[in-house]
Amino acid sequence: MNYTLLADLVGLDKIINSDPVAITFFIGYMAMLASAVFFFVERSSVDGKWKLSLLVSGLITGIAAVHYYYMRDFYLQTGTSPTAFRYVDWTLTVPLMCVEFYLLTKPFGAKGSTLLKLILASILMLVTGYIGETSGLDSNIMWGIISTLGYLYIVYEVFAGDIAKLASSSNSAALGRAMFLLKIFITLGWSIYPLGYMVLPGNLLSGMFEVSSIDLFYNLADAINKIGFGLVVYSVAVAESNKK
Ligand SMILES: *C/C=C(C)/C=C/C=C(C)/C=C/C1=C(C)CCCC1(C)C
Repeated sequence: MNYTLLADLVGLDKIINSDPVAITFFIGYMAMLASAVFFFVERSSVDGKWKLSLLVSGLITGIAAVHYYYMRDFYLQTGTSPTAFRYVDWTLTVPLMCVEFYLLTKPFGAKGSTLLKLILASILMLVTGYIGETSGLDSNIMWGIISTLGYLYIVYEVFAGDIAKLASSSNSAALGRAMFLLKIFITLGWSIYPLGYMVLPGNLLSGMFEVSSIDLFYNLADAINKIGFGLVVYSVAVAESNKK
């Protein structure tokens, strides 16, 4: 088999010809896979109650790695956004991120009902976001606004709701730091997604960016939020385990 044919088959030509979207799918896949291995292996170096948190981080990045593998392929084959794969990935990983927030405050009394509220809000956010991305020009702003309500509810829980109250009742310095970072991730890290959504035709930023740049926003945000926040949890776990 000659080189060009092989390169064509795996889509390397697009990557070599520096299609930035293809490159970020490729790097995203590697980074998610490496992070999943890291979190799984590091479980053995933290105390019992933190092992579950690292397992969840490993699952989030592992599930994302599998989806990036398929999304990368889909993008190389079709040149279009892998919207369905993207939302299947998020439907699994965003509720798991809510589990991560819940586990952080669980030692201080978080209840299952808090977790349920976070998961319901994230499902509202994702279902309406998916409808907005696939329903065309006329209604994507409206669905984007409904989706944002779900997002804002999660922001509220972290800043003023159950999660915030429980965290302020603990005297762990490591948890205090993690809560501070969680607020930054939720407001700045997560807000990259609605910005990406706004490049859709008919939406507020369309025309300023190419449509395909939606995947640049989403891939960047996924790396920051899934891997970055996983590392925050990891550092709390290590700090708390070393206390004894
Ligand atoms: C690992 C994946 C994560 C953390 C995904 C988070 C996704 C969002 C915060 C998406 C938010 C959206 C809006 C707030 C409005 C427009 C539609 C969405 C779904 C892109």
